[in-house]
Amino acid sequence: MRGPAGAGPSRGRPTVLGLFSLGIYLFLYAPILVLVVFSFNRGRLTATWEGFTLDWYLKLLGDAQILGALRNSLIVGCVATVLATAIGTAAALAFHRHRFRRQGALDALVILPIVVPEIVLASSLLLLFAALGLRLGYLTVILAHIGFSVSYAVVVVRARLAGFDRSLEEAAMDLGAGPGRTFLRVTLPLIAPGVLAAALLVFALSIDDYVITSFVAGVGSTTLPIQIYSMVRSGISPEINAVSALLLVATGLLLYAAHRLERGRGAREALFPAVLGLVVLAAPFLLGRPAGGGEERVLNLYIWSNYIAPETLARFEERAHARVRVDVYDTNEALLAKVQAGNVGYDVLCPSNYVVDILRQQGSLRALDRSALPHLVNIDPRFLNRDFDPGNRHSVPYFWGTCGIGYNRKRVGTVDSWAALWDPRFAGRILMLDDPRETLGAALLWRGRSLNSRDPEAVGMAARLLLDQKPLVKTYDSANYHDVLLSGDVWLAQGWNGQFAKVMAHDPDLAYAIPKEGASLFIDNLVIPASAPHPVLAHAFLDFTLEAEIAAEICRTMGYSTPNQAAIPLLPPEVRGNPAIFPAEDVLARLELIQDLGETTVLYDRLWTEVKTSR
Ligand code: N2P
Repeated sequence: MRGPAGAGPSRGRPTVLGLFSLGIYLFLYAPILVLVVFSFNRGRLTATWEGFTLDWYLKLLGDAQILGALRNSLIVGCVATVLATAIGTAAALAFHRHRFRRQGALDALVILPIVVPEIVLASSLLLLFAALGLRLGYLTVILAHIGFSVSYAVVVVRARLAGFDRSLEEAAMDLGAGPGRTFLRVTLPLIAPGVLAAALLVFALSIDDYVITSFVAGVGSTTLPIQIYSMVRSGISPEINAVSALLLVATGLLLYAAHRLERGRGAREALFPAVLGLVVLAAPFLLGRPAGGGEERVLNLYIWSNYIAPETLARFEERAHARVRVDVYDTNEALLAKVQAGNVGYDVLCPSNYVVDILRQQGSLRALDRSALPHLVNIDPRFLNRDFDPGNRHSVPYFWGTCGIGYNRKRVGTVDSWAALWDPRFAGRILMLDDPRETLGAALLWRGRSLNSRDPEAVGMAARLLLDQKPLVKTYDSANYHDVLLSGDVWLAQGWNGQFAKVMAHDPDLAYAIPKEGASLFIDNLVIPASAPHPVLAHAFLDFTLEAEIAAEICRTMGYSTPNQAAIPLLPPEVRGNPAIFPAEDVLARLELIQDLGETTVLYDRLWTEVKTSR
């Protein structure tokens, strides 16, 4: 069959085809390889190699947040695996034994969850849980994981059953075994490899699911992928590379074990990779020190990304003898969706002005206890008693700021108008926020209209402008619109001032403009949801942020403007005097607060979806 050694086309000398395949494999695996390699990189900067270290893996062992998330992932993964595999196996047996009427339709219904877009499953599950009044948490995550993985289990077990010889079962029954005994002693051992393969597959799916989990997880049920994603938003650290590498190795091993079983190898051959995979996953958990038991005090904070520094949180934790769990969002709409879905278990939220109004009116906020907020006197009266919350019964101001254009002077010259974001010379170098009100608002302002326009014609015009602009836009992103200016990928970005102020300090070529046509102003506030599980601790946190030194630290580290007048003298002159952070009075006069538009919101949302989905 085979030619002499080295002479055959498939041995020895590389062929064109071989090289091609190698190229394809490299293409597939290079990103993963880079990730694994850089998880051993001594430097903090991700892109430059500074020598080998195991530090990031060691750091992982001391990181309570990651370990907590890993523990959640393991609990969810194990429970979902047992239940989904049991249900899937039962269903596969039923399909194998009986010919149902409308068999084709039933088959299709079983496969459907595999092909339905994940995002559709995610939102429908969320809706269902809200309708049932279930509080988002462990239970909802586990139910969702079972929901999306049962189909996979059915498919895998059915494949194994295809060659199943039913006469063996019949023989057992003839010899007097009841159905239960027959199942346990004959059927199950025969299909065990298929069942195990299904279990491993379900476990691997559960461990790395992001989309669905992000919809149905509540406070305290954050899984590893969600934790990683929220860490990535404040920059990719080598520690994230390390967790990702572990996750990758573990799921790879589990899938490999499942594959071996499916191929009909004995369970013993699959045992090694399966156990190894589980050990890799459990190792940091076993070796590290996850956060202690249920007795501790926890504040669940849901806040904008890039809005509070870890050192500030650490200060509060120390002061209050409590732990802060943080989740982040990037649009008011995301916050609203989460809160309106019900019972999320957060203690403190940070909505913008018009969203305070919405939440307050729908009764989602807790009335504040003034006696617990002695430092409220530090707030500049201009930010108190506004229309969105008369008498500040439900909110305290946290930050204020503007939405304008951050840009690279060297590349684009001076910018003073929204027109710059529509300039074809900058095609492919423009970034827009992923935010209906801010993008449509910018287009409206550019054309001399109010960003709160309720006139369908004006809003339609704004949407057409955004559609015209789309070919020039590199990406829509509300989280990392600042870093891309630093790296040079983007020359002009619409965004909120604080993050621009921070990168401007690193690169003198970067500038921030509040366009002459006007811009949006926001006042973001801390509030306590009516359903907050720890209202006393929540008040303590609110008051903590109102202290002059703390407000100054928050402003200095995050670059957004503080409404705390007692904090201003404590700020370094370069922050106090930075017009990107504290604009001059005549600039302030051009700013407009975003308001709740009631029914018209639907129009904004629909047009924005059209802009985002058009080609
Ligand atoms: C920070 C977003 C700024 C908040 N990532 C705008 N309301």
